[in-house]
Amino acid sequence: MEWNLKEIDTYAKKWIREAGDHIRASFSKTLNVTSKSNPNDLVTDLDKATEQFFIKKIKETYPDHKIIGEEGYGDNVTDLTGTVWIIDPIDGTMNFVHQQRNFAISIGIYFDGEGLIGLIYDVVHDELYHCIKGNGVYLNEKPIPKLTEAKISEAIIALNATWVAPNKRIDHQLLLPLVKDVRGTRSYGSAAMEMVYVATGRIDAYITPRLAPWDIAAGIIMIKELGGKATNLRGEEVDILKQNSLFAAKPGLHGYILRNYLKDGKW
Ligand code: 2AM
Ligand code: CA
Ligand code: CA
Ligand code: CA
Repeated sequence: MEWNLKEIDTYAKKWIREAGDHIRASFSKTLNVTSKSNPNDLVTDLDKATEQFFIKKIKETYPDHKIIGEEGYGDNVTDLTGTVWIIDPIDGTMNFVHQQRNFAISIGIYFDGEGLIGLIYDVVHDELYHCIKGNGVYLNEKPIPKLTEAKISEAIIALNATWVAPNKRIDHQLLLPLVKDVRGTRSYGSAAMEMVYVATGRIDAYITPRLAPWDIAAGIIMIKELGGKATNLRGEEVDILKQNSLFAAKPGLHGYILRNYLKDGKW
């Protein structure tokens, strides 16, 4: 199949900016907030409307493309053949509701399983991070430099405090040595933003035991494009169709942390 990457990319950029305009315009209106799996798992009408907006545009323009969306309006996708859009309409919904900042729209586009286009839009700052594989990563059309190596003692890592307190998923003691040895930890509450911060070198690594395909589909493409590494916590390639753990980091540092801090964990 011949894919017109440039054309798909141009549409994706146009639609993501349109969706962002709509979200910014919503700040003056009252949000309808409900919860999903638990009282802290929030969703708003805007998460749903934004996902539906993308689906309408994609289906009108590319009826044979498949769509995976967090809010469930996409297709029931079981494999990655053909063109698959993986969409998180608002990543960081809790931030969106409480702060009206620190959230993003994330879109990864996969072609026969290979991630070739990634877009992450920081709506509030009007900053569009964008990548076509092999062509570099851009912030509003300005190229982002390749990642350089970093030392653990000077590293800032993104890690949610959830994972160093007793929790249902991992032994909370496992990450404590790493937390002690790095320069600092941060938690931004949006996986897509945290991945962009790794891609741009603002932080050195991001670790989380629990993410869904739409949280990481775009960010993984950008981090790899700039020479960083993004795997699961065991150091294996992530299966983009499944729930994953994620460990993204600068080159060098990724291997160092895996060998010295993660290799014995039961992730
Ligand atoms: P969301 O806002 O799109 O739901 C918060 O730490 C980050 O984790 C956000 O990127 C959030 O995405 C994501 N997240 C929240 N609940 C999750 C869950 N149950 N599984 C995977 N990711 C989740
Ligand atoms: Ca959610
Ligand atoms: Ca998300
Ligand atoms: Ca979301």
